[in-house]
Amino acid sequence: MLKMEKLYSVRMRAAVGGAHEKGGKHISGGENLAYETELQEKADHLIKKAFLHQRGKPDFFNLVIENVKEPVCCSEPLLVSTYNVKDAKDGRITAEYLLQQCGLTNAVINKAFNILVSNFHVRGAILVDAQTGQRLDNREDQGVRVSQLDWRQNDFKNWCKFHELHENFRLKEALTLAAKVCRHSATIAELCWSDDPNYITGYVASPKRGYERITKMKEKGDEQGGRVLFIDPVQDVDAYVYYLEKKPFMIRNGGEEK
Ligand code: WAQ
Ligand code: MG
Ligand code: MG
Ligand code: MG
Repeated sequence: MLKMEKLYSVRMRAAVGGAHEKGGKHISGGENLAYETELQEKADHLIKKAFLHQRGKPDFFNLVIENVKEPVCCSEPLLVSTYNVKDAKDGRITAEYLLQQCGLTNAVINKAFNILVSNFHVRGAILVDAQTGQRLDNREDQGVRVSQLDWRQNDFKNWCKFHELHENFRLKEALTLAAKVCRHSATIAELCWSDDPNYITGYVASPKRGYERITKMKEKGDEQGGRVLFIDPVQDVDAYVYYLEKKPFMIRNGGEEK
């Protein structure tokens, strides 16, 4: 019999030098969905993620657990392709090319890159108008954290096996986030690379082309990373932000058992 278990959103943010709002440096954030019986395990995962982070040891850690109030929406994983580039410069040129393929102009792409590189401290995503290249969210250093999202570990494992990819938690998190972002009709594209100093792979994702990994987006040791979401300015930005932060989302993949 199917049990209607309660689902919870689990969110974490960690900083050093005090809390984020007190000027601390962002170390790590994390968000997932858990049934009551999984709360301990999912909270443990986020504690480990924060306290074993490459960006440093936090002295501020905040965990929020909230009951999920809305129905969960689902979608399939995005199609994944990989571009092997020779260095970070080549990687960023590749990203520009892929963003052009999503219909964005060079002017908009350049503006967005400039916004991103002058806002690496932002701990969420920066929303950019796909038509003008202007920043659209008014969240300053906070940005917009895409939350209430998950991919069941076992489903991810099966998906990795099927696609002959290593089970890498960063890939899981990024693919889940990109799938949620790309499910919304206002999304034109997403550009991302990590702020973890030793993780240099980044991506461009779009509803049109899927998830396109780029093997080098920065040099090893560089702590600067971020996310830009290019959005259709005709749509309601507040409703879009609400979707990203508050609507529960789960990746659903099936039929990939090997
Ligand atoms: N919502 C919005 N923005 C976020 C979120 C979130 N939940 N999580 C991270 N960010 C922003 C924030 O500004 C971070 O500084 C930046 O993105 C990078 O986050 O192998 O690991 O979690 O295919 O460090 C991509 C490639 C890895 C994975 C990306 O990003 C692969 C990564 P990180
Ligand atoms: Mg992350
Ligand atoms: Mg990070
Ligand atoms: Mg950042």
